Amino acid sequence: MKASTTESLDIAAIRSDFPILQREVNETPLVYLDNAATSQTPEPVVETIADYYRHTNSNVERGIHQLSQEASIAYEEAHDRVAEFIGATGGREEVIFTKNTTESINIVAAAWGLEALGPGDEIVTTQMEHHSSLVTFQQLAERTGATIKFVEIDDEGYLDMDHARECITDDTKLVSVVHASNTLGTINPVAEISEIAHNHGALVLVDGAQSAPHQPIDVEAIDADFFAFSGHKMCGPTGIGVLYGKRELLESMQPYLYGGGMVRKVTYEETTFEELPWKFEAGTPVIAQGIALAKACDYLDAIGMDRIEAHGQELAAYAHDRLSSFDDIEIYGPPADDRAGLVSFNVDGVHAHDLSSIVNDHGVAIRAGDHCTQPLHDTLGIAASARASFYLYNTREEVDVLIEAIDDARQLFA
Ligand code: 7TS
Repeated sequence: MKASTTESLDIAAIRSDFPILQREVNETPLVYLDNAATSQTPEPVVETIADYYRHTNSNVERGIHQLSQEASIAYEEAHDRVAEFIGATGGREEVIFTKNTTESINIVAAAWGLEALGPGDEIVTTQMEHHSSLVTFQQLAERTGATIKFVEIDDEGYLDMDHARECITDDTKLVSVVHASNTLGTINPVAEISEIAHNHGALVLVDGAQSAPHQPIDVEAIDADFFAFSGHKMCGPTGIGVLYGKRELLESMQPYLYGGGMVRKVTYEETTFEELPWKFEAGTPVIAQGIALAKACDYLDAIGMDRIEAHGQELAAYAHDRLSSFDDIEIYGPPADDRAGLVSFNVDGVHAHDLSSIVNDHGVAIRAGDHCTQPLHDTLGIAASARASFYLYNTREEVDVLIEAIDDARQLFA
């Protein structure tokens, strides 16, 4: 087991930043354990959004009036803050604000992949990818004539690294790998995968949707060529995602969307494009959301990503241990002491949707379904699973409420 640092997080103080956690659901206190889908938003981030609209709201990069200048500076600086959060020393040029992880991945497929790939080329990904990358690269392969290969998982939900070494060859042009699985809770050895890929001249995209909110990220240590994540899973608002890309790579790529904001000089005949990252941010961008995401980075860093990581892992390990005590519950993914802050499971004879509905009667929010990993569920031989996912404001007592609620469901269906 990793050392416990839960005591060092002041959970009561953290919870007071999230008024939604005071809500009741079905006349009982809300226990919010669906953080892998969307995390809650702390007051400083809500205030930042409100403040922006109260005092600064304006379009960016197109006005010389005071408000536009203030909004532009805040928006530009938000890119720098996010770059710092993920260890991108190239700063704002390497950070594109998008709508979400899904859009970030689609930009790579469209702006890089459609140009770079053709018949004979290979995309290597894994059996545990979220649909946002799996479907996107499946489509990219179909459109370009490239082949897609899936690195297999073993019985514990780890990637089979021998198989990864077999799959990645000189024909591989892109390796796309999820950093932390939203279903299994596996944390993948992305730096090692990146090294293998680079030895074969392939680029690496890391889907950081479930890692950026929960652990310190250093895109340069990982040596990711692209790194994608979403604001709404890391205390930020919806409507903002990030695509990090190595500068020279982004420079070599064509824009994804065309229009205002991304151009330098336009004539009836031709157009030159803005510098990075604006080249990839056509139209009025995600201004309030971007500024609020930077605030979310401040919020998380002030608490400490190391401590947030340890807290999530500890709660997941505790939930894993408690769920393991029931012999009619199957848990998916790695052992208790080696997983991200979530646990997916099934109770024998109870469909995950029924389970979710019964625990909702106890005020507990969990996710049920395929978690946008249908092929992985096929590999596991199941149609659906239930998932509890934790964040910095969750407590052991909340895990206990979940376990009691699950026990209630077991007895109802017994
Ligand atoms: N990649 C992973 C690993 C994810 O977990 C998700 C969202 C995405 C990509 C897509 O993020 P989006 O912001 O573009 O939607 N995962 C989940 C989930 O597990 N439950 O709801 C959304």
